[in-house]
Amino acid sequence: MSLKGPKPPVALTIAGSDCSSGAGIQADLKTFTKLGVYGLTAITGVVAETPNKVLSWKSISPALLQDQLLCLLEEYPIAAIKTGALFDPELVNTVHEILSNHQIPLVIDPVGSASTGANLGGEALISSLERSLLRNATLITPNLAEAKVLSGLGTNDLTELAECLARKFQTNILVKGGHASGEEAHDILVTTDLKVTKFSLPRVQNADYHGTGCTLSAAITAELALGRPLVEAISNGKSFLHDAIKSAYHWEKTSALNTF
Ligand code: PXL
Repeated sequence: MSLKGPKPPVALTIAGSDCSSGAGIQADLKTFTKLGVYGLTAITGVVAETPNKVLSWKSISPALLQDQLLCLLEEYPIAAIKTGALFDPELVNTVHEILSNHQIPLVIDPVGSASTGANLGGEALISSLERSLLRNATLITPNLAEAKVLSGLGTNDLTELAECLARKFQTNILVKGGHASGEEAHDILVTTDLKVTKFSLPRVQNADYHGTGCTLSAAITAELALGRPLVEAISNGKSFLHDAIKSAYHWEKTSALNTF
């Protein structure tokens, strides 16, 4: 094989297929590509959905996920990894076992449901993440609802939730406040040393788009693959998502983030 030619940074997403391309693997790959990172995709399952509804989904076998991961890890210089929908505790274990043998920065979006609220593994999946994979993370990016499930706290205070999770998982936590109300959209980062950083951007009205969580975690993963430090990676990832929301596409029956 020729050693000449460009060597872009490589990032891997381990996530599900969203046939409407706004979330999941498709959102991740578009985001990686736009940010100049070569994206690899290990597919965990397929969801039949649009931004408005989920019809059905099916996860793949642990053996097939294992083979995707092993062949990619063997040949590519993977600089950062993200996980999205993992659907099934068995797939969580497969990912956990394989990634435990590698020291690659790992961003975990603890997806338990779709943006419509449809169950994509639900609380059983979140608890299996809690017992294994979350402990390998470089960054976990729960939304408010996921942070409440993971912490067991009833509060809506993003900082309190992020601090609790940073202690619990001994890692960096970004709690996303995007679905809360107010003039600005705040996300709170608490790092392993319990330092708090607040990221604020003006809220775009009626901007509850499908795939925002996937796009943000993919953008942060791409930024890490490009070598940016964590706080800069998050700040750049937030700006990328904000631009995609501001310039979103609207058709007659549906809409999509514009990551182009
Ligand atoms: O937005 C969470 C999410 C992640 N992954 C897949 C999805 C969705 C939401 O619908 O379909 C595959």
